[in-house]
Amino acid sequence: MSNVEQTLSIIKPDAVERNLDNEIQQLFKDKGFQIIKEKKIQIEKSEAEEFYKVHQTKPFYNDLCSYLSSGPIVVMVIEKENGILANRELMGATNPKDAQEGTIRKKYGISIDKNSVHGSDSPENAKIEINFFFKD
Ligand code: IDP
Ligand code: MG
Repeated sequence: MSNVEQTLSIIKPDAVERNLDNEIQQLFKDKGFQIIKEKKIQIEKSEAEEFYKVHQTKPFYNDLCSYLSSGPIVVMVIEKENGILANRELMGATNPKDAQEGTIRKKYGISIDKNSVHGSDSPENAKIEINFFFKD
């Protein structure tokens, strides 16, 4: 049975700042993702705090929220068969040092915080995160 899923992808400030957004979008297309919606925005720190609230007890929460709101980001709804997992695989490990060859974080990630992309980690969170950025 087919299982086409939509997931939320964010190209983070470190990648947008280096003008990598078109190149990263091409990687998604090359892997068979369709980009259903996209917008380039800059969010307030309070919005980053809401988006990342699952991490609010973590020591890196404040820096993470400052970082995500520090510059323009590209948020996208992308779609593919088993897209949530496929996106996590294409992104690679959270720490670019641990990411496999061929992944976005291996290719472009600078550090564990400046790791170039975000992707939803479950069907439940994909719905919440898509709705967070694209309510309509
Ligand atoms: P993910 O982005 O691979 O899903 P999460 O564990 O959900 O990773 O963490 C969210 C983001 O928080 C990561 O992408 C990374 O930028 C940042 N982060 C995670 N762990 C650390 C850490 O130990 N130090 C600093 N930043 C971290
Ligand atoms: Mg995560």
